[in-house]
Amino acid sequence: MATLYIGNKNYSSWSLRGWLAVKLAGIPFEERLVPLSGSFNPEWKLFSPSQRVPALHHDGDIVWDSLAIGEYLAERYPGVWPTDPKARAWARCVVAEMHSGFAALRNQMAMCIRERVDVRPWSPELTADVGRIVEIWNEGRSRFGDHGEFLCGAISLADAFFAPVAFRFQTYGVKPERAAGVYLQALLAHPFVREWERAALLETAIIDADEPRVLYRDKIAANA
Ligand SMILES: N[C@@H](CCC(=O)N[C@@H](CS)C(=O)NCC(=O)O)C(=O)O
Repeated sequence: MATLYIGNKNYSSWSLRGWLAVKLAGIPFEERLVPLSGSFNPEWKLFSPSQRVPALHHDGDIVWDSLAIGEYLAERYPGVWPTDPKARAWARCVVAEMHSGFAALRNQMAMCIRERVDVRPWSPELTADVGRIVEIWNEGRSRFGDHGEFLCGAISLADAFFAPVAFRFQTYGVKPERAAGVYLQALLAHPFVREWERAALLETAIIDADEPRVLYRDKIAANA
């Protein structure tokens, strides 16, 4: 039986990516939710060498980092990467881009699933990040989307990596037009994404370091 260590579902965007990767692989797993606190907890070293979540324990291996978890599972189970090589190459590019970039989006639109706020005007860097994401979504849908509702048709790790972005767009009222907008709704409606959202909405912990109403207080007040 696999065990996946994750953080609070309302806040932990990386945990959501890892959790979706395990769901896509379709293996039974036990979830261990370790509450985030806004500062690193040395005790986490016991289950995650990086002291971060997600971390997957499987078959005697410990795999930390969401992308490593996706690759580890893809080597063992179908359903993680797209089957078509061209779609798979593209999916790897956009997953890598998401994994290593979009700093403005991460810092200026923290994931907080339960929240609805407006942080306009966006900085030029945030505007560029949002624009690039919409471009990626439109490209995936037009090139590979024929056989399903997701970026490469069937749901894959590419969608898992953009699921936290979908929640951010919902929270901050980002409404892409045309194909990207339709894709956003499809992703938010996927049963795995809905399952995570339902659990996130039951959480009551408030972490000021991750709370939009604390982080972006002035902007939100200006828009009220
Ligand atoms: N690149 C890592 C990032 C993992 C990460 O930063 N996780 C955050 C939670 S979303 C974390 O564990 N933070 C530790 C803490 O806040 O105590 C991944 O892809 O898994």
